[in-house]
Amino acid sequence: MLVRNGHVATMAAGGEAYGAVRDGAVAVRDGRIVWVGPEADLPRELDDGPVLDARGGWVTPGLIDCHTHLVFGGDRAGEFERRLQGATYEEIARAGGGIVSTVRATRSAGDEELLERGRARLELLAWRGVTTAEIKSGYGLDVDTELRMLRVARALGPATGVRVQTTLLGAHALPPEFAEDRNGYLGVVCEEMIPAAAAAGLADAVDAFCEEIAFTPAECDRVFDAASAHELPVRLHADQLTDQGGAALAARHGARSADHLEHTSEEGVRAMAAAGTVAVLLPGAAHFLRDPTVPPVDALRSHGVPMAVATDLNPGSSPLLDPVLALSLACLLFRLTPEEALGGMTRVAARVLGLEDEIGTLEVGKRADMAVWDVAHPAELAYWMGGAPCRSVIRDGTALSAR
Ligand code: DI6
Ligand code: FE
Repeated sequence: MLVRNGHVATMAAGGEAYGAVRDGAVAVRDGRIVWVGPEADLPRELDDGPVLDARGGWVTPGLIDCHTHLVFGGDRAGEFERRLQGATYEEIARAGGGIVSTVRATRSAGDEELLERGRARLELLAWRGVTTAEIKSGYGLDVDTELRMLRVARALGPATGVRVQTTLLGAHALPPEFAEDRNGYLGVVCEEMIPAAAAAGLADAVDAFCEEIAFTPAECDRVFDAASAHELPVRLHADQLTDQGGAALAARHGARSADHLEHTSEEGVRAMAAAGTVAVLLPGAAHFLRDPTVPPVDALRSHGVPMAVATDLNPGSSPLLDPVLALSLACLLFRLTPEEALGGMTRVAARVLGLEDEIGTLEVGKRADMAVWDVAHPAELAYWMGGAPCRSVIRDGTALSAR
C-alpha cells in the first residue's frame, strides 16, 4: 500500500514540529512502514500496488488511547444529575454509589451484553482514528468477573480490528462483601486475581486506584509487589482527587505510568522523572468532575516527564467517547500545545503500553497504523471540539473498515 497525495505528521521526536513532511508519502509492505518522505523522492520500485489517496489531508500515526475502562454494564446518568445538584463524586462513592454501582451492573450483565456495548464504544473510538486501545477491568471486583471483563476486552480486538491491551484493575474499589475486611480483599487481589490473570495470559499490566475513597499507598504497594512477582508491569491512578504521594509511589515501583496527577506535588514529578515513569493526563475526568485543579504540567515539562493523553472512557468520571475531544480538552484545560496533545496520544502513549518500538510514530520498521484526516494542518485535531474529520483508519496496512 502507498499513501500519497497528502502531508505526513510522523510525530517522530526531534526535528520538525509534528515530524511534518509536506507533500509526503508512506509506503507499506506486509503491514509495516518501509519508506516515509517527500513524495517527489519516492523510490520507483515502491511506486506500485494499491494507493490510498490522502486528497491533500494529513496522515498521522493511528491514535493510541492508553487509558480506558470501556467494558462495563449500565451507566451513571442518575449520579451525573445528582452531582449537578451539588453532591460530590466522593460523597456518592461513600454512600455506596460510584464505582460500586457499576460493579453491580457489570456483575449482572451477560458476556454478550458486555461485548456488544464494549464493541459499540470501541467502534466510536476507531471511527475517530484510534488503532490501539488499552482496556481495564475493575468493575468485577471478584475473581470470576474480573477475568470475565479481561476476556471480553481481549475479544474486542478481533471484533473491531483495534489492537487491544488489557490491564487488571482489581484494586479499583472495595467490593461491598468485603466492606469490613480490607485485608481480606487485598488477599484476593494479590493471591488469587493477579496469579489467575497472569496464568491465563489475560492481563498485560496491573493498575490500582490510590485514593482516600479507594486504596492506601501501603495497600497499593502490596498490589504492585504481587504484580512484580508475576512479571506484570504496573501503572497507578495517582493523586486524582487528593495528594496521596501516588506519583512517587508509582516511580518507586518503576511504573510504566502514573495517571491523572491533578494533585501531584513537584516532589512527585521529580521522582517520576528519575524513574522514567510517564504521566498520563486525563482531561475528560477533570472536566466531567468539574475539578478546577489541573496537573502540574509546567513541572512535568521542565523535569522532562513525557505526557500522554487518553480518554479515561468510563461511566462515572469520564464518559468521553471522542479521542479527538480529549486532545482539545488537554489543550484548553491543561494548556498542552496541540503538538504535545497529539504526541501524547501517539508516540508517548505507545511507550505507556511498552509498544514504542512497534507503533506511535510513522517511521520505517514500525507497524503501518495510520489515520488520514481531512484537515489543512495537524493542529486542527485539537482545534475542532470533537469530530475532527477522520477519513481513513489503517491498522497493519489494512483499512479498519475493510476488515
Ligand atoms: N479513576 C477514574 O477516573 C475512574 N477510575 C478511577 O480510578 C473512574 C471510575 C468510575 O467512577 O467508575
Ligand atoms: Fe481511569
